[in-house]
Amino acid sequence: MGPAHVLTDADLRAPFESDWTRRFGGPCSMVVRPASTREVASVLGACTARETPVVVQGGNTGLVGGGVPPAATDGTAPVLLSTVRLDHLGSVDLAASQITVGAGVTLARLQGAAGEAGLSFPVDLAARDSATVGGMIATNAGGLHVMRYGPMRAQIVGLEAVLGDGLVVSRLSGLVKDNTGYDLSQLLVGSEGTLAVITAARLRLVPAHPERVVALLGLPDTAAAVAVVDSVRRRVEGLQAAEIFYHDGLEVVLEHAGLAAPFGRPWAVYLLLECAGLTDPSGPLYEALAGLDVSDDGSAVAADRAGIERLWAYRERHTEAVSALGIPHKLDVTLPQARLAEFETAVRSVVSATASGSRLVLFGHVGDGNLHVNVVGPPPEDEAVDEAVLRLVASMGGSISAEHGIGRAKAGWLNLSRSPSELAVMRAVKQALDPAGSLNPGVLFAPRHITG
Ligand code: 2HG
Ligand code: ZN
Repeated sequence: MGPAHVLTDADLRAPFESDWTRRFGGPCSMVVRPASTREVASVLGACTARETPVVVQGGNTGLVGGGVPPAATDGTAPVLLSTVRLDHLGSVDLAASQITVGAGVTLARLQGAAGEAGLSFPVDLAARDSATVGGMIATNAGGLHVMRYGPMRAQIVGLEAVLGDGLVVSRLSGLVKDNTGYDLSQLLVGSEGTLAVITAARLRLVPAHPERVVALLGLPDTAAAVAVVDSVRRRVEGLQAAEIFYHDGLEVVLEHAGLAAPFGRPWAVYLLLECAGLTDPSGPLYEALAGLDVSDDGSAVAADRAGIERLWAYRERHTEAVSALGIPHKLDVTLPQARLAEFETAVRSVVSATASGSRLVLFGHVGDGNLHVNVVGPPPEDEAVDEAVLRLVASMGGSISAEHGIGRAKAGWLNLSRSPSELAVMRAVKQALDPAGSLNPGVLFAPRHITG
C-alpha cells in the first residue's frame, strides 16, 4: 500500500479512533487504507497470521461503536482497516438497472451516478455525504425510504468480500435469479464486519421519481400519527417516507439550527410524509388527507425543491441538534406498529425514572415502527438508561436494533432480541467463517450476555 496508506502517527490515527457520537472508540496500532481487493486480502492474511484483531471502518458514520476500536485494554491494539479507498464506481448497467461499486463509494456518489443515468438508488439517509456503501451493507442500513423499498439488504444483487484468512468470495454477475445454494452475500449483510470485509457490491437501481411532494402535519399524539400513516399507506401508491418527531425535539432543532417554527402554534407531534412518482403524486395525497382530521393550522405542503428541503430540515437536523446538547445515549428500536403509541408513553416514564434530569429526544421512521431514542445527561459509561429502554422494548415485542446495528454498544443485550438457539447458530457461523476470531472482536457478540 505504501507508507502514505499505513498511518501510525497518533494525530493521523485520531479521526479513525473515535466515532461520530464521541461515546465510543479507542486506540489502534495503525490505520491501513487498501485500495484493491488484493490489498485487503494481504492485510487480512497478515493480521490473522499474527493473531492481530482487525477493526473494519467505512465512512465512520456508525452510531453503535461497531467501526471503531474498543476503549483501551491491555490486549493487542487492533489494526484499523479503512475501506474508503475502495472507491471504484462502475458504470450503470441500464439493461439490468444495476451498478457495481467499491465498498468505499459514498452514498451521495452512488446516488449521483444513478441520477445521471435517469435512475435512483432506493436507500437514502442523512449521513449520505460520508456513509459508504460497504458500511451500509455491513450494518444493513435502513434510512428514510424503507417503507417503500426495504433496507440495504433488499438492494443487494451480490457482493465481493474477503474472509479473515484472505480468501476472496465474489458474486458480482448481477443475476437476479440464482438459486445455487447458500446466499453468501445476504449472510454478510448486517454482519457488522464480523464475518468478512465487504470490498464491492452489485446493487439494484429503481426508476427516478422526479415528481415529489412533502407534507408536514401537526397532530395531537403518536396514535394520531400512526393512524394517518396507516390510512395514507393504503391510499397513496408513492408514499416513501413517514417520519415522526415531537414538540420537545423540535424546540432543540429550532434553537440549534436557527430555524423558524413550522406553524403558528406548537403541536405535540409532527408527522412528515413524502410521496414521489413519475407523475405528480400530490392529488392522491391531498385526497387521502382530506378524509382525515388534519387541521389547517397544522399542515404545510411543498412540491418545490427548496420547500421540500425546508420541511425535511426539521426532521433531518435532529441528530446534529441532539449531539450539540452533549454526548447522547442513542437507542434505535422497532416496535410492532400497533404498540408504538403505548411505547412512546412508556419510554418517557422509563427514562425519567432511570435518568432523572436527562433530556429525552424521540424521533424516527414511524412508517417502519422505528423510533430513535436519544438521551442526553447520563455519563457515557453509565448504561442504566440504555438497559432499561432495551428491556422495555423487548417486553413489548420489539427489536433492540432497527437499523443502526448492535455494534459494541448493544452487544451485551443481544439476547433480548435473539433466542439461545439463534445465538448458538450465529456463533457457529462466526466460528466457520472467522475461526481465528480476528474480525471486529467485541462487535455483535459480547464476551458475556447480560442475562434475564
Ligand atoms: C436518522 O434517522 C438516523 O436520522 C440517526 O438513523 C438517528 O441520531 C439518531 O439517533
Ligand atoms: Zn434512522
